[in-house]
Amino acid sequence: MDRIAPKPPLVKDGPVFNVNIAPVHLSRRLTGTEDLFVLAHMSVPNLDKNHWSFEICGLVDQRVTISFEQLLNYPKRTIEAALQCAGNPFEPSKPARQVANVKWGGVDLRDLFAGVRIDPAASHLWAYGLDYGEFGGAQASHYRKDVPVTRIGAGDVMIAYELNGEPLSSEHGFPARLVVPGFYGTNSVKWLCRLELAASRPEGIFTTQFYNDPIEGGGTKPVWAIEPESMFVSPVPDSKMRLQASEIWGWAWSSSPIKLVEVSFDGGRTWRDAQTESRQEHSWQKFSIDWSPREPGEYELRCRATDDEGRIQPVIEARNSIYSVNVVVER
Ligand SMILES: Nc1nc2c(c(=O)[nH]1)N[C@H]1C(S)=C(S)[C@@H](COP(=O)(O)O)O[C@H]1N2
Ligand SMILES: [Mo]
Repeated sequence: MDRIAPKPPLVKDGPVFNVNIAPVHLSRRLTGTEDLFVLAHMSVPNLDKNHWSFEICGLVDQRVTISFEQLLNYPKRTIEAALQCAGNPFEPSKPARQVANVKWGGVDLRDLFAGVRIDPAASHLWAYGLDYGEFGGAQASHYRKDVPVTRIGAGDVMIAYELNGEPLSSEHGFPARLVVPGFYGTNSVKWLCRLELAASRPEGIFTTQFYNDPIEGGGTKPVWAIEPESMFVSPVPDSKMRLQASEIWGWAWSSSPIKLVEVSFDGGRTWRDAQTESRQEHSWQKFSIDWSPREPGEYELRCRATDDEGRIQPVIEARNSIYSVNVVVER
């Protein structure tokens, strides 16, 4: 892939893997921007919104260039959505559990594409970021990902210019980025410079070498839709609890609404249904359950979510495998 725009100055020439969110930072429904993880594979561009634009091209009737000022003229939408990093692409079946819930402000792609005729042959939307550099021993002239065109028709895919009510910071994609609610974070391309309609997936390390999961019976599938997942916020791992009733709670999320969260207090032998709130927009959902341990001792608590499509969390060897915490109950 050739470079499609001049290389911008960089805030950081090198990757940022700032993914240390501990459950203690998850107690608020909306994750503060200061608590949100930052992930940049190669570099962080330093862009000037007055000299920035992005183009729509490929299988469309006309090529369109949109400046930051023009972007602000489209209807503004906000959406609350869980944002989850798929984890280390070298270890795709290892749970990373880097997740947050934030509020984006920007333009829905359906509104943006309202005046553009898309060729029916277009099956994928390719998104290009202005960042470049080295990842996994390979050079990339852009960070480039794709989204199936059907996902755009479903709505809520946005070009965001605000995060939690503030302009994006450089690290989070200033001046504007793609946001694909319900898809893993890797697909939400920051420092956007091009949206290209195409009839296939794009070449490039981030869509071919990395971010494809093996499927049963052979082959792979792109790391797109988030699989069901759940995490305790309380109790915290390895904590001490009193021998009394307490509320056990956490968050559950998936590309589809979560319909059930079950909790086990005996390491997965028996399960009880938790109460799970319904989903607002693409937000994560709170689950809670009362627990009155009968006797002091060590306990292993597990939670597992099932979504509307009937998908359930696997026990091991998946990025969304079941989360557990150990606690000690004292008299
Ligand atoms: N241009 C570009 N966009 C990118 C990335 C990147 O390296 N370059 N990283 C992706 C990954 S893996 C994640 S998890 C999210 C993280 O978004 P955040 O840093 O705003 O939290 O950005 C995605 N968008
Ligand atoms: Mo990620």
